[in-house]
Amino acid sequence: MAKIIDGNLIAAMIREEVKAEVAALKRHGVTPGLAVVIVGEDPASQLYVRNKHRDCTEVGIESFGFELPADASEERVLGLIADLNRDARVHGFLVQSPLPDHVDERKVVNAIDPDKDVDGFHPVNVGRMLIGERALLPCTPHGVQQLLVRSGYDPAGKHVVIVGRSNIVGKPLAAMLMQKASGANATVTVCHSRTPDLAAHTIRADILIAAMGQPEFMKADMVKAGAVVIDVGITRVPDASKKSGYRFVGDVDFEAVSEKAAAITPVPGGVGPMTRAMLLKNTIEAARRFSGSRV
Ligand code: BQF
Repeated sequence: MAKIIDGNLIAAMIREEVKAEVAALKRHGVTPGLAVVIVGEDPASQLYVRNKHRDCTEVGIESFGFELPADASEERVLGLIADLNRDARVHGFLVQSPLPDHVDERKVVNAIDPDKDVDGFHPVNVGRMLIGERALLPCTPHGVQQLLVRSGYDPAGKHVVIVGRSNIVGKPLAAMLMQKASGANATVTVCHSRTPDLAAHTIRADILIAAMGQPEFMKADMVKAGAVVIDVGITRVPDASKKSGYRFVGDVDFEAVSEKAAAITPVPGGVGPMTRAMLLKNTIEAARRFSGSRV
């Protein structure tokens, strides 16, 4: 049976680190601030945003919420972003996705000051990251990297196979893990929906990352015995036995794969909590840079 990598536990450790860093910044007269913008009333988004505010409160980061109606114009969203770019209390901010169809997500991301872009989605941060410059890193791939390193599975010298090529997970994670840097130095293969004979690739992975957004797609016969398996998927599926009416399912067939892998992340409680923790790290990083890196 595989060791279960406890994302909740490692994320809690990171929050403790952030708490101490916040205290140090406050001693230097800087109270780190995060703003979260939500457009519309998607219940999943509202839950994610509530959790982000709660995390900030726990570690001493000041958090600011901005709620716009679903029919808010693109100009209004861009106007709010311009305000937040100028707001000295706000060291970092994000616009919760998904956005309504009439709001262009690229336009929104491009409008954010790259030094306040705590989601790490602005092209300037993507570019900085790719060439190994200091950047605000996207939270989910950074969380995956930290989860690996902190649970004793350093990617250095390993063959990492990533399934999924999204701009928020697959692509940036590949770039991060192939860097010449500590916690990286992996040999990376990226597979996707148009990869012929996917299993021929996944079976060769020392570290297998499932990030394709297809519930329980990764089966045991696609995994090498002794591999480390990281499940980035979170699909909501209806479940009448839950009081919420749904449950979260990962991209990995956990039952079967956990009998073959050396280690595996659960869903929930694996990558998700790490994503949240890395947002706090980015907020501190933005605040620290704002204060001139003296802390
Ligand atoms: C867990 C997200 C898709 C689209 C927009 C903990 C989160 C999720 C799962 C969470 C996500 C996913 C977030 C668990 C933030 C991760 O225990 O497994 C935390 O809050 N996430 C988001 O803000 O927007 C998304 C996924």
